[in-house]
Amino acid sequence: MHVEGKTEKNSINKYRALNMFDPQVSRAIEAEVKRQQDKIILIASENYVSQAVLQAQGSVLTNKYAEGYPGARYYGGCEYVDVVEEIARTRAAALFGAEHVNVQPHAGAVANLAVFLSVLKPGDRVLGMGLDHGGHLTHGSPANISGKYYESFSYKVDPRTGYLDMDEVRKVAHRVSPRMIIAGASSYPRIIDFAAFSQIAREVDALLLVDMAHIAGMVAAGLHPSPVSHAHFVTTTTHKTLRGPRGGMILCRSEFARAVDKAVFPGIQGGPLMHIIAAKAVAFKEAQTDDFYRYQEQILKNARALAQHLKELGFDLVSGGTDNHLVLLDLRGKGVTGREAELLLDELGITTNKNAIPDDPQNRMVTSGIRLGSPAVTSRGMQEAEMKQIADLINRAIEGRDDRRILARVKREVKNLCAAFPVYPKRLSDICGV
Ligand code: DSN
Repeated sequence: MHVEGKTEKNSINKYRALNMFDPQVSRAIEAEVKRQQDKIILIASENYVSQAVLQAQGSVLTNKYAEGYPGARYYGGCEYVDVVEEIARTRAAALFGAEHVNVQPHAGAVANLAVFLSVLKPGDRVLGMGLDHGGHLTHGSPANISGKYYESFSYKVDPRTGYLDMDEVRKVAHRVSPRMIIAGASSYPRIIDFAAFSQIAREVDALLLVDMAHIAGMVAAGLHPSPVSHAHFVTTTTHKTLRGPRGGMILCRSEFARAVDKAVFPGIQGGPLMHIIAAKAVAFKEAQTDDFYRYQEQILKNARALAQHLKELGFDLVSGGTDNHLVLLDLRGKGVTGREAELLLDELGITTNKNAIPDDPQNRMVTSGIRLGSPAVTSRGMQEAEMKQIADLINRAIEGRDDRRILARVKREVKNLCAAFPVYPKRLSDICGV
């Protein structure tokens, strides 16, 4: 192999030495490693993967084309990636008790679209949770293909309680008669009653898709009710509470296996990302361990502790608390918007995201809330005591937002807290290859 006229040995070495070959990208990666270490990441959908996952993700499997599925590929040389994909599928099926698994979707959005494509025709009716009530863009939002190619309707949470009211969902389902109902959310802090969704789907003769992206880790550990036996299809990302690489996955009943596989490839995607599939396999193995179970337990304890302390400090929580890994703050009582709080907190080293609250009077780029989640801070070893400290830091920052001395103290404390909980124990270069 010759790159830029160099010998094979030199070019490969040069290629490996990212910091020498491309200092701009290398510096950005190093800065990102530092950001992930130096900030308290409370984005509910983010996490830190293990070194084993990082290693698989950064492997030479990225070089391989493997359109098709194990044993039936469109390229030669797939004998080892076949092994990897088969391991990933088998582990995921065992972990979630699924009849069929497709590990190829590049993202959760693709997984959802593939399920739509597998059984719906353009114009079919779909019913999902409203985006502004905690649902997801890909569950029928008019801005997304799920709301453009399909006729989409939404159900909402009860604005007084912040909870889903299953009688209301039932009413909407009977009125709309959707071909598919979508359960699952991106900012709903309570347990979703999958059995009730299944019952409603049966009543209106609809298919049920559950998007469990946010809660997949807890479901894998058996600490959250599983949707698998209730739904025709379950989709998830692999990088949230499940703590794998960025990517998506579909679980389904065997009767839909062929249609789902065809929808992913060749329906939507071309070549699967085999390095990511390898990293998914590693994450699924991690998810079978006792350590992972304890990690998921701690996620739940930490979210509850965070919610309780924020409440004690006078914050309004949508639905009054949490059953899972996330907390949704309604900031109207504190006199700040979601955007202001997100910017203020990030400046001090606490990273959150602005988030609509149910029936939010502000637009989506401003919002009245922020969403907090415990998965990432739990991965670095923080426990209930640190959640209390973080709640206190958030409160002092928001209450003291006009006082530079208070803000400087908060920033210092955030820095010290992060330093006490290293994310990756080794040198940066060992972790990210720069
Ligand atoms: N963007 C993800 C989240 O933050 O919930 C969902 O795709």
